[in-house]
Amino acid sequence: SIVDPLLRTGFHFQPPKNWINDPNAPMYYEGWYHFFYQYNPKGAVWGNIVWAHSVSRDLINWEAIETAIEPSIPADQYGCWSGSATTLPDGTPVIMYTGINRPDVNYQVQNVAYPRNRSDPMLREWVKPEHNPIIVPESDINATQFRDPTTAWLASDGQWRLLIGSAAGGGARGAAFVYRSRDFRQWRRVPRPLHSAATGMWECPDFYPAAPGRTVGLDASSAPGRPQVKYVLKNSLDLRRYDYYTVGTYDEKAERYVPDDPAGDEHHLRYDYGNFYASKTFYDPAKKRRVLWGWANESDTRADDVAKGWAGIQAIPRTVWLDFGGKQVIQWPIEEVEALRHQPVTLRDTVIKRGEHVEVTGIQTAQADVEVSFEVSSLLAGAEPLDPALAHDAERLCGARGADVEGGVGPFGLWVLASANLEERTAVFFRVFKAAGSDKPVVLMCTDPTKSSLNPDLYLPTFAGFVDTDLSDGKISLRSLIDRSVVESFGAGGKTCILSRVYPSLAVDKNAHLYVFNNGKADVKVTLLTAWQMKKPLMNGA
Ligand code: DQQ
Repeated sequence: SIVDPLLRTGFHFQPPKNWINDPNAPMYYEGWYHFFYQYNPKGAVWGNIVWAHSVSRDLINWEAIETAIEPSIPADQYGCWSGSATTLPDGTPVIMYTGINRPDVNYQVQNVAYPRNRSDPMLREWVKPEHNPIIVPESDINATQFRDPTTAWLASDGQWRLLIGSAAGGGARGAAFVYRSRDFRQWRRVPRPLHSAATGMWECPDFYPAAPGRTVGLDASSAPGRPQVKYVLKNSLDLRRYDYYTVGTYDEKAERYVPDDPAGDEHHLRYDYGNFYASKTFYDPAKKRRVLWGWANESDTRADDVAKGWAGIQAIPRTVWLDFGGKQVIQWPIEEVEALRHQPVTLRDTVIKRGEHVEVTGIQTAQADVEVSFEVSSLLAGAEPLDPALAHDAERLCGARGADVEGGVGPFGLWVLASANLEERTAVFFRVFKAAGSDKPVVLMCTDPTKSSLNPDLYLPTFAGFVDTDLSDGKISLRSLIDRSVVESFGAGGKTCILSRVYPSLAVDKNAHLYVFNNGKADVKVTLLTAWQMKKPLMNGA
């Protein structure tokens, strides 16, 4: 059944039990990575929210330590919601988070907390100064839509800035308000938001600099005013429950951000076209990279969560950077996850013909990392026509042309968490289309979980995103991190990512199989596939 303990993930971040949601205040301090998260200490549903705290040397092996922040002052007595960490110039980390200070409505204010003892690299104890709350909503702001402060950055004028997620226009618009401070204590709002769009409320904004084509990350305070630097603004859409971003420029003087693509807020480029929300990055000074954390909730029922006693995981942390053109974010699992790989098996130069599939054997694949490179030919001659009505809606396109619908070039890809007779299988695949009047192929990446389980009552949405490639060399890669009830996939080197939760009834533990399939008319060649079993890291004592 779905409450099968063997469906619990092995190497994705998770506490031993109970509900978790947003990642909070990720940071690196004195040799340790710190991770906090929204946590219900009393059960497997959302509520009673505190900040749980774990520490790690490598972002993979985790040790749970004391709760960092829980209701204890008037300004947070009904909840300690999401927030971020900022490292002050003297090296002190400070957390700013949203407190709920009224019982009846979710009235939101912002509070700070400081480490009691800076010489403790574990930062076990956090102190809330008397001057909390330090930011309260002014009368023109809806106090129930005013939360999730970002990491602060020092602008060229030497003053701090941070963003708070909010709404405008009676809730119709999402808005990120800028607050300014000299001393991290007195904060004043800049009247106009940094940016705003007609999307509904923005939760958990994130805003950071990045240099196109460079995988090395930038610290938010080192970048303002630097030429060649672009900014990414990410927002979590409360109404639609996904994280989208734009790439643009930050005009410090005007206190404004302008997306390069004027329609960027409507195009909704997403970090992940699957189950991934309330994400947040941090700059890792140890490896000079920017790392993204995101929450993946369950897609079973609430009753199942209660029966399991747990709900929610974090995606594998991802290194993020901008592509050469500065058009989109590229994401790749942090290199440390590769330390969990063992027992590689490979498949080389294997042609998979129309309607065929090949099993990858020799290892257990319920907990695995798979990297595969495909080569396709007869691209435009073979590709199926793109229905113009679906040309801008990847999800509907994939819903209509799923993994079992034969195409021209594709669908081809992986069947993961598959049962021996394929009654259960989750398809992760590409499909190539030809748009009318264009000589560039359109590449779609999908995760189709509709056959993932014989268990009833599961929410099994098909997830999909377009991949920004013209396949000029006919090559495309796919990587999937498979972890019992999660399939986290990276297409074309991390251009398009999809995380999906699935709960097989047969394809569990030793009974999970892995295949490469091709349901297109054109041959597809696997030039190289490597699959590894993944060890279980230390995971919060579970
Ligand atoms: N979750 C937190 C809020 C945030 C939301 C509450 C996003 O601060 O807006 O648990 O998932």
